[in-house]
Amino acid sequence: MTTLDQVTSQEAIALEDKHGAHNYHPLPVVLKRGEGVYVWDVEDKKYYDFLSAYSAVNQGHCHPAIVNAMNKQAETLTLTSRAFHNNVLGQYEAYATEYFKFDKLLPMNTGAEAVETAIKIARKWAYEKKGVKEQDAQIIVCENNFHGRTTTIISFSNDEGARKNFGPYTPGFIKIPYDDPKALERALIENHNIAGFLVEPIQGEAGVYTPSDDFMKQAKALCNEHNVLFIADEIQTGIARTGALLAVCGNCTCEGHCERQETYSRPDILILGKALSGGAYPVSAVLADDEVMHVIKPGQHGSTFGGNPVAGAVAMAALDVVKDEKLAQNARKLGELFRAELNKFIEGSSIVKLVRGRGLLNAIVINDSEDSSTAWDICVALKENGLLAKPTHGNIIRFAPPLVMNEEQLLDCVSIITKTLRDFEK
Ligand code: IF1
Repeated sequence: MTTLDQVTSQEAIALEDKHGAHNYHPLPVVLKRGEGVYVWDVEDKKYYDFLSAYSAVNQGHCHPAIVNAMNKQAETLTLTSRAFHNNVLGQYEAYATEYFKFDKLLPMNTGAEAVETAIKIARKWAYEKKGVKEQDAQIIVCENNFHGRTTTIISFSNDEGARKNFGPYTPGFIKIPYDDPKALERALIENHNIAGFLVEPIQGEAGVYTPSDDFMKQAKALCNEHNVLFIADEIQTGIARTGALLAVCGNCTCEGHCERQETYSRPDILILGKALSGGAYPVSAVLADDEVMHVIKPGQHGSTFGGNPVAGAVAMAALDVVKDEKLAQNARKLGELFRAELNKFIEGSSIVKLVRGRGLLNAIVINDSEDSSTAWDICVALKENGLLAKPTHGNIIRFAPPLVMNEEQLLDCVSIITKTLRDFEK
């Protein structure tokens, strides 16, 4: 079957409604093409993309270098499984471990799978290296976390929608408040079976909740002190999104990835996904040093598609783009401009309470209740005005454009956003 180019938005939405599971409530826009910071709907209306597929498309839509790498590899060899070697995987692993400065990489496909992988590695490390009694290992997580949607991961979510009626839940997780090093320290003192502390450097789904500057540093130090693995989920915050290669790089302003002790909270386990592929293909990875990664032996973990040659070729091209186009620096510069411009607007606004974020991962908090439809209505109006964004938690709107944006485009977007918000002022 071939797809019909001439389907209208209404027809496309009706087809999904009739034949697809109803596990999403998308904005009523049907996209058919993307290039850089822009997407087009089936009626050829052009939009700025201010979601970037939840930060997967940091390098911009259909980046030619990434698409070419993907196409070239897809014509040559797509999948071998890990029963055999392929000629790309080792090169990709060498490239990525040098890029992020870890000994080893374990390739997976989706973010949730990579988080599951990190959990498994941490537990096995606790039993085999730390001496925790089997079945007793615990992992500390934060309230309002989002790490994916598998049965184990939703077991430690406190989002009712993500969790309710999907039990029985996986045990072995201790929840503490986010951005609270004292609570982390208490949990580490109370329990000696802790394998790891799993944390998002900025909580995306919770509404781009940005912790105090030294939370990562303190968490890392506490983990060190208590012989617990510091596990950073950088699936959304990583790959230049927050104005540094990784959010755990802190306020370091170097172009690539250095290991400056004063700023870098080096994770024991680093989890990447989304923009690791520039959004072209599902690619995720877990990185760690030998002493941790060596707990996984042949037959103990894997996946049919993980480490396939297309994924490797795509990821190398996607990471090249981040470096070549200095996306971290651009995200930092444009992010500062974006928050400064919005703060000017907020001074005289009754509809927006605040803007927060780091780099080009930002959100505004709407001055209305969580169960109001105001944020949704604003997003619909933004769409009419040529900019796509999505509310999170009812009254928060996330703004995360591709990092290949330029200053002129960003200012154009700021004027679309402020003009739209003005129509909602009381
Ligand atoms: C959806 C949120 C963003 C993630 C972190 C792991 C994963 C994600 C920090 C899992 C995925 C996505 C999933 C997407 C919505 C989106 C999201 F709003 F739900 F929280 F980005 F903010 N760790 N986040 O953010 O990765 O398995 O999806 O590849 O529709 O569920 P995945």
